[in-house]
Amino acid sequence: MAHQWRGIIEEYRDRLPVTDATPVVTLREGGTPLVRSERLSAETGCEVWLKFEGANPTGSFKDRGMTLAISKALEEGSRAVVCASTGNTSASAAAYAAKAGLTPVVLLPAGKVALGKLAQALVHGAHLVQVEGNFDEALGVARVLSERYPVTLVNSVNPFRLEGQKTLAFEVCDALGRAPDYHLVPVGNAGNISSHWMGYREYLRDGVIAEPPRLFGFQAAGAAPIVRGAPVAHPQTIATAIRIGNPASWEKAVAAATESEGAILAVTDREILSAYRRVAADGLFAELASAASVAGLLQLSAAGRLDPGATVVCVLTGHGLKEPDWAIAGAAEPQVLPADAAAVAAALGLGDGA
Ligand code: AN7
Repeated sequence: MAHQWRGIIEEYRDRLPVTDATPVVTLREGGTPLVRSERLSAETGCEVWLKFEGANPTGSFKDRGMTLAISKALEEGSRAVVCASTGNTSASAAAYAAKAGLTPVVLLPAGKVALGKLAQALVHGAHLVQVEGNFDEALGVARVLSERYPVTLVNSVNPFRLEGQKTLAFEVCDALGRAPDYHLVPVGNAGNISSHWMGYREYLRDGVIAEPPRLFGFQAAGAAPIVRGAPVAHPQTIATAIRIGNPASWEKAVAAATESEGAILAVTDREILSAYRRVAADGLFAELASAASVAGLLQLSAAGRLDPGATVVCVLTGHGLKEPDWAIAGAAEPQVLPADAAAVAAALGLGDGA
């Protein structure tokens, strides 16, 4: 059989908490494209690379953590898993639970989840509950369920999630042959940035890289508790994936930014939408929340905070197909024409033809 990427557990087995007794539940996640952006590089004077996590099996980075969390849940004899989610975690949990034969229970904040993510949870057979409250309240319910009932919590407070997600940092370093100078990532519940710092620190400790990158995390301005230094009771942003007011990995994210000499900053919804279109113009369809990293790149660049020629990685955390309404809303209505080549050519201004 031709070589195929084996999924993050097999590719990085010696760096993950698995043994021969661990039943590996994988959809061959990870191994995602790291794509150089010529336009963003030219505009910023940096070497800009986009890590497209939308290419994971369920369309987001969550799969890296979920393969490990579900494998460990199975190893420990769990029968059911629970998560609260702004959408991507539930899509991933439902898919991996289906693969493992576990029952997925998904708690969604009422009315604020992208349609594609809802469809994913449903098609994989999740028990779906809409909680009358926001993400933070739904996570509170999920935590209590896992403490008092026989269900395993697979939100990123489950330590196996971060262990799996740290592999993104490994892949970036393996692809570049070094660490980038800057690593930019959206921040919601703050698990991802924490996990990436774990990965870079591990490669630094083992001498795989000589220098770590500076980590910058970007929250949406209306959902920026870490930037404000206080929880946000009613977070608001068009980037529903990161509409989170009290991140579970708050301290870890601050440590990642501080220790790496980076920062946690805010980008406005306007900046996010603009970056979303910039990324699409580069051929990558990322979801709004993902574009926070590129919005952050443009903000740092405009402020003169990036060293010229530096290597920058922006993580595009999820696929744009999950929320197609945003792409369609920003576009013109298609022209309706007869099924006639001359009429279509005339409308397109292609000239007289042969
Ligand atoms: C596309 O699915 O919290 O800072 O419940 O879906 O690690 O939380 C999703 C988060 C960024 C933020 N980009 O990552 C969930 C959920 C996308 C996301 C984030 C999320 P974290």
